[in-house]
Amino acid sequence: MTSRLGLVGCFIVIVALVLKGSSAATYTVGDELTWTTPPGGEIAYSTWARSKSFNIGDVIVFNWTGTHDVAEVAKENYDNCTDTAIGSIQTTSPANFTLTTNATRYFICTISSHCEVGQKVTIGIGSDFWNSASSLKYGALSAVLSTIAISFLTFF
Ligand SMILES: *[C@@H]1O[C@H](CO)[C@@H](O)[C@H](O)[C@H]1NC(C)=O
Ligand SMILES: *[C@@H]1O[C@H](CO)[C@@H](O)[C@H](O)[C@H]1NC(C)=O
Ligand SMILES: *[C@@H]1O[C@H](CO)[C@@H](O)[C@H](O)[C@H]1NC(C)=O
Ligand SMILES: *[C@@H]1O[C@H](CO)[C@@H](O)[C@H](O)[C@H]1NC(C)=O
Ligand SMILES: [Cu+2]
Repeated sequence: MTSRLGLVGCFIVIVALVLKGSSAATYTVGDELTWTTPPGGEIAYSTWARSKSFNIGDVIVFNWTGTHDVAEVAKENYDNCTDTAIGSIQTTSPANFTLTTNATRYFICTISSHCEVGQKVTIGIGSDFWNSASSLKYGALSAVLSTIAISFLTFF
């Protein structure tokens, strides 16, 4: 009996670690493109962001070479590239931002007209911020793990 409870305990810890492990990640904006004036305009960064599912606890890394910076701004300033930063403008690469709340974050480069030509990115929390495709994936994973956990507990 004791060993069965021990097994159940181990299993619960493993499931908890798997779920926890999948909830915090580090993302480099643009991946190989890094943080620059994107050749095709801002769609490069919106496409990148859409391909991700950001969660609370994740770290967003802006990595660049050359003359760039990164400022977090309010949405109304993001839309027209007004460089009024929330907090200080980060001038050293890599610049990291941790997602601590559910709020959507807006980042731009304040150097000359870089923002106007597309060096800006919106980071929305949750798998269904842009679409529901990856939310289904995460939901399915949770469902499978729950089913395994329930079968395991019922079996013993
Ligand atoms: C930044 O990008 C360069 C070039 O892709 C890469 O070599 C480097 O490891 C990156 N640094 C970080 C902190 O991501
Ligand atoms: C951008 O929008 C903000 C907020 O609406 C406004 O205060 C600012 O003057 C605008 N800037 C430009 C350059 O249009
Ligand atoms: C930012 O994140 C990158 C990648 O994880 C890491 O190499 C770097 O040391 C971090 N920089 C700071 C200032 O935390
Ligand atoms: C974030 O949003 C989710 C779903 O809307 C909610 O369950 C959660 O409590 C929120 N977390 C915080 C820290 O606001
Ligand atoms: Cu720039």
